[in-house]
Order: sequence, then structure tokens, then C-alpha cells
Amino acid sequence: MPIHRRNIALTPGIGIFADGTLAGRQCHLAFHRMEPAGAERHRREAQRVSLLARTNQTPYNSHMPELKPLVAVIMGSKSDWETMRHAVETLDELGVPNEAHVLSAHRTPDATAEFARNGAARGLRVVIAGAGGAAHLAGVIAAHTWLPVLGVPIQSKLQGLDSLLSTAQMPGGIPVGTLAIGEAGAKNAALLAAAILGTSDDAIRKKLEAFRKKQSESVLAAKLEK
Ligand code: RP5
Repeated sequence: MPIHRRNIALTPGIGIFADGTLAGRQCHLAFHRMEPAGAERHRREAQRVSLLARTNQTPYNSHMPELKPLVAVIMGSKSDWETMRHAVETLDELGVPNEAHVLSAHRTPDATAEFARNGAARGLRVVIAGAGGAAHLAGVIAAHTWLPVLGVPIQSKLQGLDSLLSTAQMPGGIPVGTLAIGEAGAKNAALLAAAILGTSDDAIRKKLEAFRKKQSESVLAAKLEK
């Protein structure tokens, strides 16, 4: 590989070299010839490419692929998507760059741990994890990262009470911030993630304030039928 070949246009999951070839495994081969800062950046992107290649379900991916995701929305099964899509839609509405994947604590344990360990280095700042039944996904992710993890209990065969208790009842030491069961929890997880990011990001805080204002106006404008 020529020394001058550089990865010049990385978007989440895909990079393009100057000669038009796609980045991926090549990143591993090329980065040792780059200056340290660039090499580190490309190593992280290469890790991301490799993880997404094995775990990504593209229909659920970020609606803002040009921006580096700050929030990851993870769910234990494709069957959780109808609930967790409310988190993604709310993040999109607030302009928070996000990504979404199906990863299971028990069906894909290695990929889940790898995702959690690499998340902070990839630039993620909050993880939202939704799972149902014996819902240990949020806790397992929290065990592998210092990032704040917000848990969404999915409405299950036991109306979500099993999911709620499994997500909320973390023993002291590894916290999971647990939201309400189902759709409300997914939406609120996104709003809470935005609030966390908004403490250091003015643009996101302003979007959140605008969301609240619009919501208040809509409540005050409610007309009741006699
Ligand atoms: C959990 O098991 C998932 O989060 C999901 O809520 C539940 C059922 O999964 P499926 O059997 O529908 O794939 O891991």
C-alpha cells in the first residue's frame, strides 16, 4: 500500500481513501504509517467499522450519518424496535446525532461487551438500552463503560414489570438510570440524554428548551369538548 494513501472522508461506518477505495480492514494496514494523532483516529474508526460489520442492522441506523453519533440506542431484539424507535425519533427531533443497533446481552454477549468498551473512544456520550423480560442489557453495557447508561424496560408478557425490575434493580456500584416502561420511557430516555448533553452543548440545550416550550404551548392550547 502506498505511503501517501490516506483515509480522507470518514463518515460513521464508512471511509473512502483518496484513490476511491473503501476503508475498513485497510485502516489496520495503513495507520502505522501515519502520524500518531491520525493513526489513533483511524484505529478508532477501523474498530467502529469492524463492530458495525458484525452487529449493525442498517435500517435502524442513524438518520444523521454525516455527524458522529453522541448517543447510541441499543435494543435486545428487533422486536423492541417499535418501542425504541421513539427514542431515535426524539433524538432526531432534537438534532442529537445518534446510532441504533440490536445487541443482546445473552444472544450476542461478546459484541455487546465490545460495543460498550469502545463506545466512549468512538465519541459516544450516552447509551440508551432497551430490553424486555430478564432485561439485563443496560446493566451489562454499564458494566463495560463509564458512559451514562439509560435503561428502557420493554413492555413484556408480564406488562413490563419483569423488565422494569431487571433494569432498575442494579446492585450498588454500577448504575443504570431507569426510565418508564415502554414508549414513554424510550421518549424520556432520549430527552434525558439530550439534557445530559445539554449541560455542555448549547445547541442541544436550546433545542431541548424549544421542545419544552412547544410542549407547554400545546398543553395550554388544549380545548375540552363539552
Ligand atoms: C429481550 O428479550 C429483548 O430485549 C426482547 O424484549 C425480549 C424478547 O426478544 P425476542 O424473543 O422477541 O427476540 O432480550
